[in-house]
Amino acid sequence: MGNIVISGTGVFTPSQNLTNEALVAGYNAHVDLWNAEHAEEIAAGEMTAKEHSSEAFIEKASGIKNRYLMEASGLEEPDRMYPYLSDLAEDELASTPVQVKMALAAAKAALSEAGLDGSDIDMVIISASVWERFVPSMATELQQILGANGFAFDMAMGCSSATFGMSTAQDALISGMANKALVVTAEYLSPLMAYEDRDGHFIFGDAAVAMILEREEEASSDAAFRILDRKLFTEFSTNIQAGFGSRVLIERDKISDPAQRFSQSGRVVFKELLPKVIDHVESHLGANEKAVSDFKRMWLHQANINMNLFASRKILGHEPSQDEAPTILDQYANTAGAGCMIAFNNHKSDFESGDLGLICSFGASYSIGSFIVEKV
Ligand code: CO8
Repeated sequence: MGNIVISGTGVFTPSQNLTNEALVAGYNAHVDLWNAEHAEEIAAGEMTAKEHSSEAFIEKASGIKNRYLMEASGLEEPDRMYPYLSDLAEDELASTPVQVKMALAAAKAALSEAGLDGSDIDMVIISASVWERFVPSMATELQQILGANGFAFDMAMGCSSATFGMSTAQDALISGMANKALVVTAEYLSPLMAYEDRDGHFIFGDAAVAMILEREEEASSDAAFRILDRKLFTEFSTNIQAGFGSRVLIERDKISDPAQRFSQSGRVVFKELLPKVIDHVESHLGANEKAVSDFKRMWLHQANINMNLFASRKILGHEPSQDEAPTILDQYANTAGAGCMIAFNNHKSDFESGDLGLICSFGASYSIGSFIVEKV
C-alpha cells in the first residue's frame, strides 16, 4: 500500500462578520437592560449585577478580533442575545440544513483543488463538534447533493473533529474500503452559544473546512501533501462542555439554561491540556525520528493565541513567528474542529516538494490529533 495524500482543501467563510466592537456593544446594552430589569433584586442582594464585557479583555485573553457568523443579526438586540436563523434558502436546497450548505461550499472548493468531481468520491464524512440535525446523517445528504458514491457518515470529536475525521478516512483508504474520501468539518456553532454569558460570548465563529484524501499514485493535484504519520489521543474531561442534547425535549424548562450551551473552565483547560499537547507532539516527532527544526510550519488548533504561543515556544524552543505557526483565530475566532485545517488551507501555498509540516488539533473531550505531512 502506497502513501495517502491530502490532495485538496477548501474553506467556507460566512459572508457576515462581527467585530469585538459590535459584539461588546450588543452585550453591554443587554447588561444595562438586564440590570435595570433586576434592579430591585440586585439592590436586595438576591441577584448579582452583570458586568460589562470589554474589547481589550477579549483581545488580550484570546487574541480574537473578529468572527464570521452565518447570521449576526439578533445579537445586537439586548432582550434577545441569540442570532436569527440563517437564511441561505433562495435555491433548490431550501430545506437543506445550514450546516450541510456550509459543508457543500467547502467541499466544492476542496474538490476543485484536488481536480475531482463529486462523483469521484466514494466516502464522505462530516466530522464536527455540534449538530443541527442528528438523523438522517448530514453526510448522507451531502453525498447525495455532490453525486458521490459509496458511503457517508457523521462523526463528532469536538476540537479534533477534522484530524480524527482525516485519520478515519485514511484507514478506509488503506484498507481498500474506499478510494477517494471527502472529510468536512462544518462548524455551525453560533446557535449553541450563550451570548448573554460574558465569559464565553466572544470565543466562537462559524466556518467549514474540507479535505480530500486519496492514494498518492492516483492524485493529480499539485497541492498534495503526503501523510507521513498521525497520532491521536483522548482523555475524558468535562472542562469544556456543550450540554445540549435530546433530553432537553424532556427537561423543557432547561432549554434556555446557559449550561445547555457552551461552557468551559478556560484556565483549567489551559493548565491541564497544554502539557499533554507538548508531550504528544514531542513523542510523535520522536517516534518518527524527526526534530522540530526539520519542519517548516505547524498548523495548530485555533482556540486562544496565548495557548498557541505557549505551546509553540515550548515545542520550538524560541518565540514563534507567524510563518512557523500562523494564526487565523484573530479573524475567525475559535472554529472548534475546523481551526487547524483552516490554518493549513490558508497557509500552505508556499510549501515546496519535501517541505515538512505538522498539523495539531487539541481541545474538547480532551482530544489531540497530529499529522506529520510532507509536500509532494
Ligand atoms: N470582558 C471583560 N472581562 C471578562 C470577560 C469579558 N468578556 N470575560 C471574563 N472576564 C473577567 C472574568 O470574570 C475574570 O474576572 P475576575 O478575575 O474578577 O474573576 C477575569 O476577566 C479573568 O477571567 P479568566 O481567568 O476567565 O480569563 P482568562 O485570561 O483565563 O481568559 C479564556 C479566558 C479566554 C477563556 C482563556 O482561559 C482560554 O481561552 N483558555 C483556553 C481554553 C481553550 O482553549 N478551550 C478550548 C476551547 S473549546 C474548543 O476549542 C472547541 C470546543 C468545541 C465545542 C463547541 C461547543 C459549542
